[in-house]
Amino acid sequence: MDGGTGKAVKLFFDDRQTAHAPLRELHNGEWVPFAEDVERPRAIVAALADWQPVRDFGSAPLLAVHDADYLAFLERAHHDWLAAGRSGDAIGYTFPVVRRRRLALGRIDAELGAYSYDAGTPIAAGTWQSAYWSAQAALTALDHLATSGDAHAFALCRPPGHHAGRDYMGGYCYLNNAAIAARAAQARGLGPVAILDIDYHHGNGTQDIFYADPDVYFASIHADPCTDYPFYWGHADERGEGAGEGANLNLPLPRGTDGNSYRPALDTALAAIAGWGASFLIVSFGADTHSSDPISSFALEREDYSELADAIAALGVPTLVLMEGGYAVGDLGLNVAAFLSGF
Ligand code: Q9C
Ligand code: ZN
Repeated sequence: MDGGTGKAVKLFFDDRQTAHAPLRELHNGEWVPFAEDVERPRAIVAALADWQPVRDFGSAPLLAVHDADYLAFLERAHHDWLAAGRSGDAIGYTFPVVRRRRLALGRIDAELGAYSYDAGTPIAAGTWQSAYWSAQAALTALDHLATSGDAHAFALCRPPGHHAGRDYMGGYCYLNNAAIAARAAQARGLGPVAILDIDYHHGNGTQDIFYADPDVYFASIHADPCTDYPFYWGHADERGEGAGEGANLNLPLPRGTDGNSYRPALDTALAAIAGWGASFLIVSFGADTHSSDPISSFALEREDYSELADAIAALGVPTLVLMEGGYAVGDLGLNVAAFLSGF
């Protein structure tokens, strides 16, 4: 606890997170400029002062979540793409749906399909470097919480992480920063860990990683997947499985949801997290719930973000805030600043 001294939340970001710069993505049947643009982190960095350096915790914390073959693929995929005579960003076009066997295939196009579920997640020359340092930013912020006594910290994770699973990328995400931080928090004895996902989109990767795990509670508030990406996950009847049954909570909301209609869902999620007994919280924060977001359809306003953060902080458990989505670059910096000001 910071005892109400009002000191600012420490911020973590590394410039290598801007090496990832795909040119375009396939969206609603058209090639469009890549929405998860480097101007996003630049806008957030510009809106807030006093950024802390990121430390290198190596690949062991990544391997606690992701398969070794998947990590090796991410690291070499763009090289293999160029070696196959291609140019530009590596992107798949054939996916092993529906229920095909897991085959070890050498062709880069087959691998891109096998390790992803969408065509919106290209691999550029700098992708691995940025994804690696994005995860290290989360781990550095976690280390700060574990050692400083501060109650809150923020990692500007970019690329984001919550759509990435144990062995797949998707939705602009390659490494699941929240899951990596959750495992690291457990390893440091900070648990039981809960993850609250308040990005506009359902955090399908995080849900998948912990779906059968009774030791990490996952709650997500998001656009109804009947109408919005990622469609195949995020429905209210997905409650976990096996030993993890009951440790997954999906709260889908309709398009057009504003701050007033969002708030009851947040209160439901926070009550569930408190009831479950979390002693450490990770927030997957997306600012794509904002009214001006170009790819999303909620109607939250800037002042709503400080109120959401205020409600989250009232849980009274140490909280690591990680950046997920948010694509209205002109509003993004101030929206993130408004959210962090609520802690
Ligand atoms: N181009 C996050 O907010 N868009 N990801 C679907 C494919 C995917 C958003 C169309 C939106 C993913 C972290
Ligand atoms: Zn999102």
